[in-house]
Amino acid sequence: MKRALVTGITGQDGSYLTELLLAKGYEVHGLIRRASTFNTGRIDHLFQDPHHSDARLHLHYGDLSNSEQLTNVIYNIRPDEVYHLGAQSHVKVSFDMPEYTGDITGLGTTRLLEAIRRSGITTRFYQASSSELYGDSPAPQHELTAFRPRSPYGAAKLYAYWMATNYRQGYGVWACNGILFNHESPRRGPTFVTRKITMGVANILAGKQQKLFLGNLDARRDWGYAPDYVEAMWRMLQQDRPDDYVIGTGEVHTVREFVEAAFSHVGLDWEQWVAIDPRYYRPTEVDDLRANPSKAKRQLGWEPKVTFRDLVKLMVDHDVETVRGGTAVLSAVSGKPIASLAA
Ligand code: NAP
Ligand code: G4F
Repeated sequence: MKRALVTGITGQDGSYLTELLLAKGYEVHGLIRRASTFNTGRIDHLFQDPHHSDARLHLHYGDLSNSEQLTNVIYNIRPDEVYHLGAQSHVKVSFDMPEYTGDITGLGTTRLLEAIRRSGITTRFYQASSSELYGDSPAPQHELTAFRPRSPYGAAKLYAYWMATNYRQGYGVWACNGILFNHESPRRGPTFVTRKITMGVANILAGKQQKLFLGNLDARRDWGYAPDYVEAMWRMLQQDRPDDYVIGTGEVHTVREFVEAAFSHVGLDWEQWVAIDPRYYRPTEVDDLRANPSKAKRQLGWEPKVTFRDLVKLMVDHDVETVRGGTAVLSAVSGKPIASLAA
């Protein structure tokens, strides 16, 4: 039985990846942060009572800021594969918290790589790199396109990208960079634009929200479906040798087009409901991201299965259903839908 360690297991990708790995027969170990409220909502359906001897999902407290814990976890678990997904992953928040983002999203990777190196174990390492690395490099972007990050998040991910590369070249660590373009799902965090929009549509339809405030509608993104993308992560670590891969659909849409598609799916005219709030603008924006995923198709046999239209529909349908069931995510402080809060 293969053993995997997943950092960021409580996030969108971590939850889908864990489902995939358990289905493939892996024993999965996840790093979770201690929080004063439960933060395991995305993996609760996968929980297995650790008292049962056949349990294959195990959770360990740890934080990417703490190398001691990371070293212990690596040394004790001795995983065959490490999927490093944990990060402060919000680009807008990285402008508010640049130092913290550098620490967790950048140095966190170094701490984990160093724990692997010092433990002397043989493992395969996946680094969650990002299309944010490309910044204002012209689209379409591929593995050899210049990196020109435009945010503290992008700069931190660039450092992490090169640390994974450096440990591969310098110490022979079997490390891959997956350069993933935006991928979404009903499990996407509510302050990322797609989920903010689909939750807004659902709340507006139910009469629970009067306006949806957004920032730059002109930004262009290559949006895919998260479960397709975690399959690509796994495939990368099954290759004969470590390499870097761009993962995306190759199709681009503006934020405005996502908004139009989401509102029109439930028969609403978006222009009546959406207002611009400059607080959601970023000091520097990444205008145009579109993947050229031909290497992944050629070498990994990977292709996205869910189209842009289907992605919008499945996210809107999920949120409409959730609100109908009376479980809209409301802020405990303001009582307002979380989608209308900052970021
Ligand atoms: P996400 O939903 O924001 O999940 C981030 C995960 O990191 C959560 O499990 C979070 O734990 C954990 N985390 C944050 N700070 C931590 C810390 N100090 N110590 C330990 N764990 C910490 O992100 P995602 O969308 O699944 O993305 C997964 C990875 O891929 C991230 O590295 C992201 O930057 C990268 N990426 C994402 C995309 C995308 O479009 N989704 C594209 C390219 C790259 P809590 O649940 O406790 O907050
Ligand atoms: O959904 P977003 O916040 O995602 P962004 O910045 O592209 O970052 C995501 O994808 C990256 C891959 O390229 C990941 F590495 C990263 O971890 C994260 O998952 O914003 C998308 C676009 C931006 O151009 C933003 O300016 O939507 C624009 N936008 C317009 N109004 C908004 C809003 N973004 C947010 N979050 N909130 C708004 O109200």
